[in-house]
Amino acid sequence: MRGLLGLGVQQPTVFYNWNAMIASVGDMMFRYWNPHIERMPLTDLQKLQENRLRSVVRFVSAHSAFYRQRFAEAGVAPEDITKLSDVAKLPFTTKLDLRNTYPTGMFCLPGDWIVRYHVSSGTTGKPTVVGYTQGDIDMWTDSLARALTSIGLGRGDVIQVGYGYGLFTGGLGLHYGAEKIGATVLPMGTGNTERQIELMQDLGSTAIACTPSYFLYINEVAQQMGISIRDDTKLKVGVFGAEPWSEETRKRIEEATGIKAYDIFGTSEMSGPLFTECHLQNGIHVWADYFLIEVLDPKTGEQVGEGERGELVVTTLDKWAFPLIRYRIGDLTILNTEVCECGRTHPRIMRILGRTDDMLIIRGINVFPSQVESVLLRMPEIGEQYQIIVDRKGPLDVMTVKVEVTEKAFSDKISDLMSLSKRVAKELQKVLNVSAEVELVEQGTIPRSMGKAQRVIDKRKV
Ligand code: DLL
Repeated sequence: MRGLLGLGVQQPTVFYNWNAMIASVGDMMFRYWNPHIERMPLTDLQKLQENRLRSVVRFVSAHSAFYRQRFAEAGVAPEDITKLSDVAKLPFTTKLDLRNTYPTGMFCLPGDWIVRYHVSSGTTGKPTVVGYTQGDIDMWTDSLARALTSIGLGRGDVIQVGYGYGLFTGGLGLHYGAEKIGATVLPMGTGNTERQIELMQDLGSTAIACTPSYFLYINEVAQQMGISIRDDTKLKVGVFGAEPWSEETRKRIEEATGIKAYDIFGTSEMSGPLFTECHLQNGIHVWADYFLIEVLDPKTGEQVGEGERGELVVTTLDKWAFPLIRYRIGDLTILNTEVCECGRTHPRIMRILGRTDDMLIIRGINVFPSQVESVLLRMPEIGEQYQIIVDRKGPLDVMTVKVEVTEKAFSDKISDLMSLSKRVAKELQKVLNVSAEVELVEQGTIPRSMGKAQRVIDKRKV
């Protein structure tokens, strides 16, 4: 149907049909985009997953020489996959497979089905290309519509999208999801920070979606402009992801700006940004009708116990141009299959600790940048920006943590700074079990990022 009054206003049916239904649970109000799916009883959800798993395995066997060969090597045939736990019989796929089949060797449909490409930056090798059918885009958009609704966004909200538009999935992903729920989109992209703040005020943005590191920078620039995000804007929600960030950063952001900061997760191979926490902020809901997730021991490939940390592995259940079978995403997380208090039955993954390939090995000890962040941001004298520089002196690895001292805590007295630096080093040693040199610098010294922050400079690799 052409839009209302011929003005191109689309899809009013969405709003009258099942958009953001409100279910009353006790005296709490929870909003769902698709209550039937989001609250589906676990046994039905698992049945649905089982059927879809069988379909996707048959589909890739029929359409992909790559998967046919992989299945043959693993000695598994589509008929062997009858129940959900049979997923463990299937072989893994990895980023290397994507690179080796560059650009489109893992696509399962011919080019005339593809309506869009996204391409990863490929900083550490060949880029990876993901193709989407219209149905794949719809599934991605629907995932985000559910997610954004779960954090209370909808019609009447103005969502400022500060993720990059273009080959990166962040901008367009959020854009489509926000439009789908009937919110107004302000498609800023990254950069032009003063203009971001001006338009945030002038157009009354109620939510912003960008990397947490970029939002910290936006807040700094706002302060320099004499603008308080809390008092001088309508912003109430942040949708932050695309890079690891800590609970401490969440606290800092919420305290400094008065907004609610939500975690959003996804990867370009899976589509792009897909899943958020619900308003309870206790784990990210992964839409189980679309994705089957496993959390495995990265070394053995075996399932870890409930509550234990492992590597996230995903099989797509409703994505057809570029389906994935047991794709090792490389992110480390904890799976929580308990039904959430919000009523959603879909499993949750807890905050991503980092990637298996982000882990630093310092003198034989594993260190994740996010652990360093947690330690630093517990100290009120330390600012949110930091950098970890790793080098080798002779046979020894040396880790230097460069941190900014907040303006309030900055002192002209060398002895004060020395004692602060010693305290930071001691806290780091306590948590990481490895010593670090601490370099204190003035606020504003460490380069700010507008996309994914570069927290680690590993000179050993140069
Ligand atoms: O970063 C998709 C995205 C866009 C997610 C906007 C969220 C918001 P890639 O560029 O393929 O896709 O990078 C995916 O980023 O494997 C994680 O290592 C990391 N990542 C994404 N979200 C989070 C998060 C997008 N919330 C990679 N916490 C993933 C921690 C995250 N790491």
